[in-house]
Amino acid sequence: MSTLFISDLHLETEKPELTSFFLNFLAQKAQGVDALYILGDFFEVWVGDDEQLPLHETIAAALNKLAASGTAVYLMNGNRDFLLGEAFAERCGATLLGERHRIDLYGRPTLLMHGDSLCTRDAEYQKFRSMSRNPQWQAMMLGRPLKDRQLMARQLRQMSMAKNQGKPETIMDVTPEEVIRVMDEGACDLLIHGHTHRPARHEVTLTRGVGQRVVLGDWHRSTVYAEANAGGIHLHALDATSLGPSKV
Ligand SMILES: [Mn+2]
Repeated sequence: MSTLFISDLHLETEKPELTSFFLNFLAQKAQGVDALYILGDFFEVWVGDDEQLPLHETIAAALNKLAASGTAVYLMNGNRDFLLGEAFAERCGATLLGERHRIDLYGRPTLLMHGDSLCTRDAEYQKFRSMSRNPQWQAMMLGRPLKDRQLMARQLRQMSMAKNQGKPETIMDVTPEEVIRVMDEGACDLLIHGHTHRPARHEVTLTRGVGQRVVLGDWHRSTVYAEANAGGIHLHALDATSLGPSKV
C-alpha cells in the first residue's frame, strides 16, 4: 500500500513525448496504489475547463481509468493551471483540492501545497497570485470568450518568462520562515510541494520538533516523484526511457 506524489508536469500539446512519459508512469507505477496526488502545474497552461483539447481528453481518460480501478486521484492548482476547475477534475474522476491541503499520510500529519505561495520574496509574483486566485477575478476571466483567454495566456507566459530571467535564485525559492509558519499553523511535520523544480528532502526546525519538507521534481525526460507508505516517504528519480517507448 502506497501513495504517490507528482507535480509540475507542464503537459502541453506541443510535447507529446511528455504525455507518453506520464501515461507510461500511470500504467507502470500508479497501478494499484492507494492514491495519486498531482500537486499543481499539471498543465503548462489552462484557460478554462471549456477548452477541450485532445490532450485534455487523453489525460482525463487515463486518470479516469486509474480512478475506476480503485486509486484515489487528487488534483491541485499550480501557478500555470490556476483556472483548472471542478468540471475538469470530474472528467478525470479526480477530486480538486484547495491550495493548502492537510492529510493523514499513514499516521503522519502532512501538508500538501503547490509551493508558489511559499516564495514570498517574489513580491511581484505574489501580487499577481493574490489577483489570479481571487474567485471574483477568476469568474470575470472565465466569462470572457475562449479565444481572448487563449491569447491572454500566451502573452502572460511571455511576460512571466522575461521577468523571471532577471530574478536572483533565492527569490525564486521558498522562504524558510514561511515554510515553518505554514507547517506550524497546520500542525504538520511533513510538507510536500513542487513548483521550485528543486527536488530534495530538507529538515525543518518546527516549534514541535524537526519536520521534513519534500520537494518534487518537474518533468522533462526524467523526473523525481515521491512515494509514501507506512515506512516513510521516499523520493524516486525516474527516467522516461526506463518506462519504454513513446505511445503517443
Ligand atoms: Mn509552479
